[in-house]
Amino acid sequence: MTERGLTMQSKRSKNLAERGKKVMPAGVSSPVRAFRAVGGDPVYIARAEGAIVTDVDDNSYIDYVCSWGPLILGHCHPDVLGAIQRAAVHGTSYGAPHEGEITLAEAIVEAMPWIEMLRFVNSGTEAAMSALRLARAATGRSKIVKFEGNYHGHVDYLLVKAGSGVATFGLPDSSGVPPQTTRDSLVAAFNHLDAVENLFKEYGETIAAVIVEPVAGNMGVIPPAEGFLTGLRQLTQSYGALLIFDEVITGFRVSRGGAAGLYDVKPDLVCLGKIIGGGLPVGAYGGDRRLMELVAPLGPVYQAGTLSGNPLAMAAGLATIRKLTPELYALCEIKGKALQQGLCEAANRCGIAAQVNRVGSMLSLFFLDHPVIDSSTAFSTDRTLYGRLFHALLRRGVYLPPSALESWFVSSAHSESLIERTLEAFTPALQETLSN
Ligand code: KE4
Repeated sequence: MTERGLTMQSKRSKNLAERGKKVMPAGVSSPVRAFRAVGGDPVYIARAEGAIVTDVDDNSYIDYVCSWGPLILGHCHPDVLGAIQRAAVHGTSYGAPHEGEITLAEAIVEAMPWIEMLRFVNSGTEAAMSALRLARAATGRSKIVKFEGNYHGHVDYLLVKAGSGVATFGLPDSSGVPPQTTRDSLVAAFNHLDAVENLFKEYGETIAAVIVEPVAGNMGVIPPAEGFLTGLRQLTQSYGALLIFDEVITGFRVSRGGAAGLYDVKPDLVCLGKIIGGGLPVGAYGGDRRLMELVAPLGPVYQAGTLSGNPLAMAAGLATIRKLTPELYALCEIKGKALQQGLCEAANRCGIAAQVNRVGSMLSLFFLDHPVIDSSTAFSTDRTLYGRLFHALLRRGVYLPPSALESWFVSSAHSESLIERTLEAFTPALQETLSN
């Protein structure tokens, strides 16, 4: 990464933004990328390698977005690139079964034995949608429980008090979702077990499933409170509902066994994505064999996908998870902790109250003087301040998620010196932000 002054060139990005806006909503393929939550126009990325992304004006940045989670090994890891290249010369999609999807499924089942069987899909949204359809079929019930600030993709009936881009835009419900679509979607406060108990007391026998991000990542990072996940497990069991862990972010991120492995709470169904595709489009849902055998063509629950299990995503995912050793997680823990401590110390030095929540290599910074434990605390963070800090750091070569309500990601490619350079940039960036 070349040293640069604070003035960064952005001419080409601005031209691309103008071009893009003519043919794509806000010139982006996903809302959060448009910088609406932090202001200004996005920088358009030209290339990436390791922990560095470089925009079309040749500005390089230490990247803490990491494609929103998939790139736990960083960009263009040689093993992942090599696996994609070796697969690509034999074809990009067969629309037929092949060995690569079996091998990846076996690797996932080995790492998460509470998943006895799984089905690949092409996104986290599809994984969540399919898992809930299966839960409704298996229980014969319609209602589902989700948590305010949790985001499970853009399924109509889950866009109620969602997190990520929906929370960022303050859209408690997306337009275009007819009211009747969400009448079976119940919402509780994350980490508030009593709220879930009350829903079960009122609707218990009609609830098909509880779906939860076991570590919240879409309202910023919020770890589960002591006993929260165990409580959900006990409640769902006692009322005959299924427990679904949406591990699209946390799967293979917080441990090789995801959050279920880390906290030793076993769900009935798991949604996966991101890391298992190594940066290519992927999702998966799986769990108890009895449940998965209800999925077509074995059973009556229909779900399908043209590119599901495609050879390239399978190869990239397998190459990625094969590198996820205890040593790699230990290193990511050390780097995540160093970043967390450095951010807290810098905020303290600058006299601004800040909380940094972290689980392993996923973390978030909140400008608040009290712990962030649920959506109401998370949503009260100073998003304007975050937006100004985002740009102050961008000018200093650090690329944070362009929203206060997202997770930062540290990869194995984030060297100690890059963490140090991030922290060296953070204090002056925060001082500049506070002085404006
Ligand atoms: P996709 O459909 O975007 O592949 O996955 C949806 C999804 C499901 N579950 C969880 C826990 C997720 O975090 C996501 C998607 N994550 C967001 C970032 N918070 C993707 C970024 C974006 O929307 O552009």
